[in-house]
Amino acid sequence: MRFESLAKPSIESIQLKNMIKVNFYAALICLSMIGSCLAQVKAPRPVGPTPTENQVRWQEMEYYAFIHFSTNTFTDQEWGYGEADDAKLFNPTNLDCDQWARVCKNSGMKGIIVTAKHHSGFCLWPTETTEYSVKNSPWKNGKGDIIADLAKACKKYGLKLGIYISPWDRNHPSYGLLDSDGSAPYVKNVFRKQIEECLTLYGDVFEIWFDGANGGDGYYGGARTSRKIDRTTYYDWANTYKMIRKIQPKIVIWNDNGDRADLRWVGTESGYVGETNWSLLNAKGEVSHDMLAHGLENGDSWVPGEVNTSIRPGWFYHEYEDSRVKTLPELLRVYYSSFGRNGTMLLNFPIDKTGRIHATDEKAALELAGAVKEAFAVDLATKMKVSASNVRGNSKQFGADKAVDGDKSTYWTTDDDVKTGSLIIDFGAAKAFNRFLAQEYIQLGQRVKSFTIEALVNGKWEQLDKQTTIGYKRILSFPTVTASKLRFTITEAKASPVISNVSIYNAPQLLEIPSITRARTGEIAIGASDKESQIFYTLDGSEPTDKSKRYTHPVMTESKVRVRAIAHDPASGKNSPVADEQFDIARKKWTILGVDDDKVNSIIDGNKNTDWFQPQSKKMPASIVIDLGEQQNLEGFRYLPSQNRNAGIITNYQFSVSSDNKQWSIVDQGEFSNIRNNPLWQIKKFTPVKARYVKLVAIRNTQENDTVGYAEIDVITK
Ligand code: FUL
Repeated sequence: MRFESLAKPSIESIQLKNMIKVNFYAALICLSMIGSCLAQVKAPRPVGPTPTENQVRWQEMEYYAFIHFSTNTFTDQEWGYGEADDAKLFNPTNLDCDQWARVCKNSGMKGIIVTAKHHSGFCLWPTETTEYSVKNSPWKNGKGDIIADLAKACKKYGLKLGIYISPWDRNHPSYGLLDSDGSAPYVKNVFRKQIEECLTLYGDVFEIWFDGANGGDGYYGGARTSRKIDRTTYYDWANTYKMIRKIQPKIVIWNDNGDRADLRWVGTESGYVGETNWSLLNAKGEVSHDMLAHGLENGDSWVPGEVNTSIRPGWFYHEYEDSRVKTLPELLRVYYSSFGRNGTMLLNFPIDKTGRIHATDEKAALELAGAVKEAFAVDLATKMKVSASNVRGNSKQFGADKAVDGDKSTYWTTDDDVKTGSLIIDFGAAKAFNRFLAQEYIQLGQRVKSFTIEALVNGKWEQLDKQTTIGYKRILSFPTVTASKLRFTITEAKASPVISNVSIYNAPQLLEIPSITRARTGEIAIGASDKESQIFYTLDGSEPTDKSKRYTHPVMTESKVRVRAIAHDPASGKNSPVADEQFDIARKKWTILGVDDDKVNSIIDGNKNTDWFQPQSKKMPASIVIDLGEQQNLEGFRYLPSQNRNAGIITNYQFSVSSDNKQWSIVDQGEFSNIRNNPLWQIKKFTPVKARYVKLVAIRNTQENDTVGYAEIDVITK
C-alpha cells in the first residue's frame, strides 16, 4: 500500500489536481473581486439636512385627523371669546370618542390630533391650571375627561394621539401680562403646566400643535381687553421645547409662532402645498408665505410641510355647513395636493353638538378611503422588467429593480458623479394608466430638483409630465394613456438620485362637481368642467338625478333659491356628486351709494373672483352703504373677503340698517374669526329687522392698516 501510494501519479489525477488548483485560484480571485466590489459600493452619503427618526416616523403616517371641539361648538363660533359662562353651555348629549376613532380608522387615518384647548381657553380635560374646563361644565356633571376617553379609543383602534394646545388663551386672566422681571406668569404657571399634564397623563403623544393665532381681544378673567404679546419672546419656546422632548422623546412639534419646530404650516388652510415642495427651511429668520408653500431648496434644517384643512369650510361645527361638506372630487384634490406633494394630510372633523362626527362628514371620509383604495389597488410597476441608465458601482444592491420591489428600505441609485438618470419600466404589453408615484429615500436627504415622465406609445416617447421635487412621496395625475413602457428621468438633482419606489396606477375617472353661480340680475349659470357631461338640476331643494331638468342655458330667478345640480356622463352612466348652492334675493335693484367707481359693483356681481378695494385715501373705519331698492325683512348678512389678494381682509366690523339712509341702527358687531387663514364667506345673523339700506363698517383688518377689500357682500332675508 505504501509503495502504491508512492507510485507515480496518473495523468488524470495530475489534471484533476491542476484543475482544482486553477479553480481554487480563480475562485479566490473572484471572491476577492466580489469582496472588493462589495467593499467599494458604499451607499451614497447624505446630502444636506436629513430628517430625524421622529420626522421619518411622522412622515410615514401620511394621513391623520384633526378634531375641533370646544365651547365654540355650542356658541356657534370659530374663535370663542373665552366668556366664563360659555363653560355652562358645553354639554354634548351623546359624546362618543369611540365613534371618532372608528371613523378615523375606517377612513385609513393613522392618528388623531384633538383641540385639548382652543383659543377660548376651555380645556377638554379637568386640568389643575384653570376652572375653565370640562370640570365646570354640565357634561357628566363635571366628572368627564375627553382626552382620557379619546386616548383610550385611539389605543383600541391602533391610532396615535396628538394634542393641540392653543398658546393664545382668551379666558385666562394672566394671559399676555408680564411680571416685573419680564417673565410671563401665564407661560410658566399655566401654559407649560397644561402641556405637561397632557403629555404625562394620556400615554404616548405623536404630535403637539401650537397655533399661530396670538393675542388680541378676549375675556381675560373679566378684564375684556385687547392684549398684545411679542411672539418672538413671550412664550420662551426653547425651554418649552426642552420640557416637551424630555417628557415625550418621540414627539414632533408643530409651531406657527416664530421659533422653528419639527414641522411647518404650508401657508394655507385650503388643503394643498406647493407643487415644488422642499422639506427644508432655515432655522432662523423670517419665513415668507412662499417659503411655507414651497420650502427652501437650500434651507439649513429639515422642516417638512403638513397640510391641514377641514372637511367643511369651518374648523368647528356649524349646522349651516351641513350641506358644505367637501365632495369626493374635492377631497381627492386635497389628497393629491398634500401627501401627493411631499406633505402629510391632516383632515379636520368638526364634532357636532351631540359629541359625534356628523354622519355626512363620516360618509365623505369613507368615500375618500374607498376611492383611494380603488385608485391604488393595482401597482402596474410591481416586479416589472426595469432598467436604469446607470447603477451605482453596477451593484445589485442599488439596481433599478429596487425601485419596484415594494420595499421602501431599498433603493435604486447612481454613481456619485451621476446626478441625472432614467428608469424604464417595461410592461411587456400595452397598459392603460393615469397615475405615477415616486419616492425618494429621504433618510439620505431630498435630492431631486426636476424630472419628467414619458410613455412609449406606438413606438414613440410622449412626455406625460415635467415636474420639480419628489421628496418622501410625489403622485402625478394625467389623462389616461395606453403604453408599453414608461420612462422616468431625473433631469436635475443635488446629488445622485436615491429612489426607493416607483408605482404606476390606473385610477377610475371621476366626474367633477358642476359650478353654480348667480349673477346680480338673478340669472343662474351652471357649468361642468368637461365638455362630454350633461348637467341636470333642481330649484326646489330636491336631489337631482339624470331624470331632473337638463340644463342648457342660464335660468332666471329673483327670489331666494336653492340650486342643486349634477354632471352626468352619458357614456358611463356615472354622476358627479351634487353641487348645492343657496342664494338669497337677487341683487338687481341694489345700488352701492357714495362710490364713484363702477368697479365697486363687482362686490355684488355673484363672482367671487372679482373684488374691489376702498380708495387708499380712506382711513379706518371705512364703510360701504347699499340701497337694496326696497324694504326687506333682514336677519343677517354675508361678507366674502378678496380671494385674490391677501390684503384688506376685515376682522372687526359693525353692521347697521336704515329705512331712510338717515337714521341708522347697529344690528350687529363683532369679529370675523380666523378669516386670515381661512378667507371664507362670513355669515352673521341678527334679530330680524325691516330695512332698505345696509351699512357694513370695517373697523380693523388682518394687517392693522387702512386697506379694505371685498369680493362679495350679501344679505340674508327672513
Ligand atoms: C387656525 C386657528 O386659528 C383655527 O381656529 C384652527 O384651529 C386652525 C387649525 O388653525 O389658524
